[in-house]
Amino acid sequence: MMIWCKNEPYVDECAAGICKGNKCTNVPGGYRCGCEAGYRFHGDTCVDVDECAEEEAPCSEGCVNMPGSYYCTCPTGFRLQGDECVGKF
Ligand SMILES: [Ca+2]
Repeated sequence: MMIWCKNEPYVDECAAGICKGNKCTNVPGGYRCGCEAGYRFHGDTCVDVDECAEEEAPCSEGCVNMPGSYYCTCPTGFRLQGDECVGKF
């Protein structure tokens, strides 16, 4: 269990840029580096997650990776409903 001591000098490691431009959360007695949604750490840098290359591909048909995101595509004659391709009705 961590106890936050009020007399301890308050150090904001985030302000010092300790996360090297990545998302930084100042917590009592320390800090936490993180990445924005759609990004994950690769070494000490946040890099885009290639959702299309993940084991569980998010799209039923075509998938296009985007920085911090992705989108699904459908063959001609189909339209996208969520991440699924559905036929014309
Ligand atoms: Ca992506």
